[in-house]
Amino acid sequence: LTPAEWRSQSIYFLLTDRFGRSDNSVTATCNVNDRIYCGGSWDGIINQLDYIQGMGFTAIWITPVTKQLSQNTGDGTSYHGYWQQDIYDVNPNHGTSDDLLALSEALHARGMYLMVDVVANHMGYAGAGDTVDYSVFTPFSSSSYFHPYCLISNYDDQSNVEDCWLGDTTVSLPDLDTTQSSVQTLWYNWIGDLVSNYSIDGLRVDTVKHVQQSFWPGFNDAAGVYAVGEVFDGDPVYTCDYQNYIDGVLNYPIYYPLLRAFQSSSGSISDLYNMIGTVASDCADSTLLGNFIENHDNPRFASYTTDYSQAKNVISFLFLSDGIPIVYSGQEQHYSGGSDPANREAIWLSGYSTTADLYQYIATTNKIRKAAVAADSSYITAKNAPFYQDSNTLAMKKGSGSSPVITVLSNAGSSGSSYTLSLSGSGYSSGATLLEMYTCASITVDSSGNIPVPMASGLPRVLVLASSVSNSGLCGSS
Ligand code: ABC
Ligand code: CA
Repeated sequence: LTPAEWRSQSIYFLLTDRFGRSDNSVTATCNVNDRIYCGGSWDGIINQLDYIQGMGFTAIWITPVTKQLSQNTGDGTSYHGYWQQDIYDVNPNHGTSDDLLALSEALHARGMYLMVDVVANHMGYAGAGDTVDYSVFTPFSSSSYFHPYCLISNYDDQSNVEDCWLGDTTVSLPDLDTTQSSVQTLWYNWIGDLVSNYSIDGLRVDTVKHVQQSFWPGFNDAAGVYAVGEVFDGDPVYTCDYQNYIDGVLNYPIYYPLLRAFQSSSGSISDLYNMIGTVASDCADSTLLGNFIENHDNPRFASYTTDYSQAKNVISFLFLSDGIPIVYSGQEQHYSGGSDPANREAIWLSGYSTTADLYQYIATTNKIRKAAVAADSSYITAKNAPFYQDSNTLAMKKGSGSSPVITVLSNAGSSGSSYTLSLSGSGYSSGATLLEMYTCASITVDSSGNIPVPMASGLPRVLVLASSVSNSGLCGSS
């Protein structure tokens, strides 16, 4: 799938070990602090695709598929998949290569897509960096393929970030010398083969800032599909620069102000308002970024606030601003795990409840976004524009000039009062009939051109031209 085809997709990110088991168990124990395999598998994902598709997702991103170190170390096992040793074989804990192919086929049979996480920066070794036996790696079976051992010690020094090693002295992440043409050739051939062998539709690329930028265009081209890179850094200048070398990056610049804006009713709306504009101008194409509020490296949103209205606001933001929405498995169940490894709860323990509040909310929000894409061919590439803010409220518009989708967000929380926000600057003229997509309320733009937006309980509101809503499955349309 091309970058242009990915723009309108929505992604459910899951850890293969933690999402679904081949035996369909919803009771198998999984103690996150043990950091060991809990039994999730590619088969197990196939079994639960209805659950994912029921929320309206069109794609899944799964953790790395390559064969890993097999030890149980002081840092646990490689259940997450980022400690690979053989890039030509698959992780037997997750199934066989036939199982992985079956997952790809099962997704495609539903019109869904497969995004696979890949790591080109490093391998994984159970032991300190000065004790590595390089013969365990395939194909990088000698030290000559790697940078000399040094742990990353200074994130402000880009050569240190690129040439030294991630990991610790318990599990080393031997850092490949990606400036060597022999290493590049192995990776470029590998990614082309992986994509074609498993009919992969897109890539999430790990540790992008730990490899020199010039490595990535060749890698992305060899893959031949959309690739979204992980540049774990909140600075838009630093992170956006990588979009000149890879199709998209995870939206870390928005992540931090989004979290701060909605984790409490005193969070800064203006920092988020400003960052929307900064990212749109600093990044080559904000509509190809990957939007998220949770992942397996950061504490979950519900670990900062248990308020459901605040959780709904961030979800609406992810789906209705520029970029491809990514929901991290468990977010729909309002899981609240903190830092790694607590944020890697087994999803089966939720019983895959489809009646959970946020499960339903995500389903509705996916429908709203799909309806917007269907109603306006320029929606998905149009730049989201914030146009109103007060200390608790943000309004933004996205879409064609005459009938944009208006999203009104609030950080007031569930105890927020009921009031009418008189919203100016939307671009709609007086008399226009709008539909609020979460409540199905009909709203008429007043004689001054302001929209009387009925706010309540700190919940988001999304307004569209009433006549544009058809075939959405929402508000009475089939
Ligand atoms: C394991 C244990 C942990 C233990 C740790 C030491 O070892 O599980 O409990 O604490 C994998 C596993 C992890 C494992 C690691 C290391 O390997 O999933 O469980 O931790 O063995 C990616 C993946 C991630 C994966 C790897 C490694 C990379 O998403 O799951 O981890 O393949 C850095 C990397 C980033 C990496 C992340 C975990 O570490 O750059 O690629 N993620 C700063 C730095 C970032 C750094 C981040 C976290 O800290 O700039 O580069 O990410 O350490 C903002 C700034 C940011 C700043 C943040 C903290 O603040 O703008 O720049 O990030 O304001
Ligand atoms: Ca490196």
